[in-house]
Amino acid sequence: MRDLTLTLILLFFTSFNHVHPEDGLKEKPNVLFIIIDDLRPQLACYGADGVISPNIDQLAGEGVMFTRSYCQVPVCGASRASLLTGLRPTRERFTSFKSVADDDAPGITGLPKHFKEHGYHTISNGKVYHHYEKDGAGGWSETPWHPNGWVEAPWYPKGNWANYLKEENLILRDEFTYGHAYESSDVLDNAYFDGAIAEKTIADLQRMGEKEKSFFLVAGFRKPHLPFNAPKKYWDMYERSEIDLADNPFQPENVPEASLTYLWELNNYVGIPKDPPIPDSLARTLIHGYYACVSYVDAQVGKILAELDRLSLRENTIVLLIGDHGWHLGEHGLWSKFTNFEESLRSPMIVSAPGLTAGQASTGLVEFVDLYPTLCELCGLPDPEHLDGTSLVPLLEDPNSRWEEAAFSRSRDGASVKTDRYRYTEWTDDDGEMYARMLYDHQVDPGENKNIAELPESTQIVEELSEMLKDD
Ligand SMILES: [Ca+2]
Repeated sequence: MRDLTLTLILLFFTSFNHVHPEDGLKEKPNVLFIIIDDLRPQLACYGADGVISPNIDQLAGEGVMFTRSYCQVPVCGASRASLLTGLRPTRERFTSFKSVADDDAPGITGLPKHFKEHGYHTISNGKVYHHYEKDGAGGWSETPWHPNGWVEAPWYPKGNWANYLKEENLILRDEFTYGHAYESSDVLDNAYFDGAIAEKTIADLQRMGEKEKSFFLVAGFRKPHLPFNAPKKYWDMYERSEIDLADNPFQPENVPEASLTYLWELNNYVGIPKDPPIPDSLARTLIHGYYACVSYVDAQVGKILAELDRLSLRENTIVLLIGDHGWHLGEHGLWSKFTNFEESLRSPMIVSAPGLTAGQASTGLVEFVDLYPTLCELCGLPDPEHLDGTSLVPLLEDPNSRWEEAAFSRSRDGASVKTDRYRYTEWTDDDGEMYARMLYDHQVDPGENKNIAELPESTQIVEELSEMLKDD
C-alpha cells in the first residue's frame, strides 16, 4: 500500500516536471517550515483548553497532527542544532542554548544546505538556527534575515533580542539585561518581531512564487519564548480570571533533585521571585502572557498560510509546523523548559503535504530528528548518510501505522526514553555512573506525579528501559 501511495505521490509531483514557472508550479514541491519558539501542545487541535489558535488548528485539519512528538533536547539552541543536522544529542553534543551545529557537528550537511545543494532556494527568516548569524554556514541562498537588522525604527534597537517596546522595560533592560517577564502594548502586529517576520515571509512567498526554483522557506517565530511580549489585542482575547492554573503545582512524589529546575530562566526577569513558589496571581498573569503570545504567533501563521493559498502555491508546498520544545506553566512547581518531564519534551508537530493524509492525528512516537529524512523523502532528495532519524512518510500515508517503540531525549546529564506506556529518565556522571532516575507510568499517571523507579515492582521495567537508553 505504501509503495502504491508513494508512486501516486511521485506521479503527482512528476506531472509538474514539464510545467513552466509562469503556471506557478515547480519541479519539486516547495517547503514552508514554521518553527515556533517554546510552543507546548496546548492548542485546541491537541484537545487542550485555554489557548485560542484557530490558524494552527486549521492547519492540523489539513495535515497529520502528531500527538506524541518529542524534541531531542528541551532548549532552543540544542534542539535546533539537532533537528537541523538530523543528529541526536550526546553527552558532549547539542547540550545547551549555546550549541552551534557547525561547531558540535563539523562537516555535517545541515537540512537547509542539503536542500540548497539539491537545487532549492533556501531562506531563513527570524530564529531558525538559534545562532542565525553564525551557524548553518553555506545553508542559505540569502543572508539569514531577522528584524533586528532589517527594520529601521526606534523600537528595534539592535541587540534588543527580548523585543521590548515599552520604555519602562527598555530602561530596565539597559540596567539589568532583563526587563519584566511580559509586556502588552497597543501596537500593530509588526511592531514586534513576529509580525515583521510574517510580513517578510509573505513577501518571500510572493517573490519565490514567480521563480522557477522550488523554495525551502523557514519562518522562525520568537514567541511564546520569554518575555511574553505581545500586542494588546491578543491579551484582550482572554479573561485572566478564567485562566486555569496547573492542577499539579507540586513536586512529584519521590522525585530526584536532578529533575528539578525550579524557576530557571524565568527568575532572570524583573518582578519574578528567585525561588518558588510563584504566587497564584502572578502565575495567572504569566499564563495569560504565554497564551497571548501563542495567539499572536497563531495570527501570523494564519497570514502566511492565507498568502500561500492566495498565490495558489498550496498544492505544491509541504507545510511543516513545530515548536522547538515544550514548556512548564507551573506543573510540578516548574516554569520554563530544561526538564525531562513531558511538559518540557513534548511539542507540536503538524505536517501538511499535498496528496497525503489530511485531518487525522497520529499517536506514533515521533522525534524531531525524524524531520530531516521526512522532508528528503517527500521532496525526492537522497538521505545523507549521517542521519539518525526515520522518515515519517509511512505515518503521513497511514497515521495509524505501527511505529517506533520509543522516543529518546536528553537534558543535561539526564537521558530519557518515552515508550507507549512509560517515561524513564536516568542521570549519569562523567564516568557513566547512574546517580538518579525516575519512572512514570502514563497509563495511570499521565501527569507524572509519582516517581515509581525505586519501587520493587518496577525493577524489571527499569532494567528494560535502562537498556534501551544504553542502546540508543
Ligand atoms: Ca526554544
